[in-house]
Amino acid sequence: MNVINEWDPLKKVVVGVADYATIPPLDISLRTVNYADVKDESTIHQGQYPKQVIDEANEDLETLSNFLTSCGVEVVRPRREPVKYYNYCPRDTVIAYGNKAIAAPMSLRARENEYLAYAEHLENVHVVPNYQEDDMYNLACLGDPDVLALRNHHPKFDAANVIKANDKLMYLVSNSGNKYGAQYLQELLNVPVHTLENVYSYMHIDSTVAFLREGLMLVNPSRVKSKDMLPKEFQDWDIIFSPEPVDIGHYPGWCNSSKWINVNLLSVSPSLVILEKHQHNLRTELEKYGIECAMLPMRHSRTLGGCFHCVTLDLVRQS
Ligand code: DAV
Repeated sequence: MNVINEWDPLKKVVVGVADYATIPPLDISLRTVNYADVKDESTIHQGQYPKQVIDEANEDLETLSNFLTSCGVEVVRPRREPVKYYNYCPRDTVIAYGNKAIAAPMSLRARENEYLAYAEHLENVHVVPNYQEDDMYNLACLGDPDVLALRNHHPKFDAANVIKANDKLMYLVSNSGNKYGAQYLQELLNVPVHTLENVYSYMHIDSTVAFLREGLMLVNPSRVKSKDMLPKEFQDWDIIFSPEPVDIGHYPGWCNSSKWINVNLLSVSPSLVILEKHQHNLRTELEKYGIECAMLPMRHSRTLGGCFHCVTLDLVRQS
């Protein structure tokens, strides 16, 4: 295993599977972390996702795997076994950095052991102690994006709250990652972890910022409205403000992401990214910077809450 950024030529990757994808019974973690913006909790669908969603998502994950294989990337998959939440987004649960794999202290209780479905492909795994008691969660976040779901007395974060840029990381402080988590990672990895704060209260950094190469990032302008909202250590980077996404919609009643899931791209190399196939305006923008775009389907990226960055976990990039 070796990966220190989001863009060097990809050599080995985990691609998720949609089998058994489920919204588990509502507990305080799910209510506050995933659904703080939902007023009436009886509108939240629970149970296994509709078969059509699971089947079509698996088809699209297969298409992605085949494309990556054709680019010379070794693809491995999670075990296809019953799971409490899902194995669709391996990005959410493990941070691969250098020769370490960090199993994150997941914000949702149901996801605590999810990484075990692909642990056989990981090396040097550090499991962060995961404090799960009710007092970790702040019910005052319901309906108020200025109050975050996680309190700060133990490190708690999803792996997808972090993106890597060689000698520094960017970490979103939000409902799925507290400040203590950033400090913990900085000490564990011995690398500066710069926090992005007050831009987006909900899940994960990877529909808000995507690193494309050293000194170039794509940002979501509905959240990061100007350079000075970024951590100062990244303010000298060139920024592409994403054009308005094409909203591909979601399965009726099941929605786990905003239309900005278009920012959630995967770099195969500094000159090739994989984009959701309807995002032509973004493609035109990236091509201006010499970045080619492979346009692939991910029909349920909004339904299941993950596009190409979320549904993968890079294990080896050639530095
Ligand atoms: O933009 O709604 C998507 C979740 C990415 N893992 C959004 C967050």
